[in-house]
Amino acid sequence: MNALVVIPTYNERENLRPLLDGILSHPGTRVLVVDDQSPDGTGDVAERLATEWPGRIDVLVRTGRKGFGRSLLEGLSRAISSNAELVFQMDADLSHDPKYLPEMASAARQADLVIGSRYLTGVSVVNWPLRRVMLSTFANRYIRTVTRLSVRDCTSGYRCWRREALARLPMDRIGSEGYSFLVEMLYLAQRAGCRITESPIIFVERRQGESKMSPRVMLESAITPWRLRLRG
Ligand SMILES: Nc1nc2c(ncn2[C@@H]2O[C@H](COP(=O)(O)OP(=O)(O)OP(=O)(O)O)[C@@H](O)[C@H]2O)c(=O)[nH]1
Ligand SMILES: [Mg+2]
Repeated sequence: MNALVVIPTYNERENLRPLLDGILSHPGTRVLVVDDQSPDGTGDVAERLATEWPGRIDVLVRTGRKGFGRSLLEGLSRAISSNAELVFQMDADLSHDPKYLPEMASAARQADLVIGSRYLTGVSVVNWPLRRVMLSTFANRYIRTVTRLSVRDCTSGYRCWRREALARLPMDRIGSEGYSFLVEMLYLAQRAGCRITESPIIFVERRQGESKMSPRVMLESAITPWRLRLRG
C-alpha cells in the first residue's frame, strides 16, 4: 500500500495515539493530521507522535477559519500533491477502525472512490441510540432522493480515493463547511464519472471527546442536497 491518510482533528487528544498506532501498523501508510489549534493540545500530541514515527506523520496546524470542511479541503489538497497512490480520509474519534484500511485499499483497485459504508447490510453501528440511527437513516434517504446519488452511505467520512481521481475533482466549487462537505464531494465524484464502490465497516460511536454537531450544521445538511440538485 502507498497511502496517505488525512485526518481532521479538533479536541481529540485521547484518541490520537491509538488511532495513529493502528493506522501506521499497516506498512506503506502515512498520516496527515489537520488540526485547528485544538485547545486540548491535540496538536502537541500529534507532534510528539511524529517524532516517534519518523517520516510517517505530518502535522498541519491551521490558522485560518476553523471547520471540518475547510480542514478536510486543505488536507486533501495537500494530499493531491503528494506521491501517494491512495488518499484516505477518516475521523479521529476511533469511530473508523484502521483495520479496514487494507480491505478498502484492495477495493480501490477497481474503483476511484471506496466508501467505508455502514449501510450495506442493515445498519452497522455500535453504541448509537435509536434516535441517532433513525436520524442517520432518514438523512441518507433524504440525500439520496434529492440528489439521486446511488451510494447507500452518503455521509460516511471514511473514504479511500485514488489520488488521480481526487485530483480531477473541481474542489474549489465546494460550498459546504460542515458534514455536508462529505455529501458535496460525493456528488462531485459521481458527476465527474468516478467509479464509486462501498466496502462494509462497523462504525463505533466515540467514547472520548465531544461531538461538534450544531443546529447550523443540521440546517446546512438539510439545504445542501437541494442546492446540489438545483445547481446541477
Ligand atoms: N480540524 C478540524 N477538525 C474537526 C472540526 N470539527 C470536527 N473535526 C474532526 O472531524 C472528525 C469528525 O467529527 P465528529 O465530532 O466526530 O463528528 P461526528 O462523528 O458527526 O460526531 P460524533 O457523533 O460526536 O462523533 C473528527 O476527527 C473531529 O475531530 C473542526 O472544526 N476542525
Ligand atoms: Mg465522530
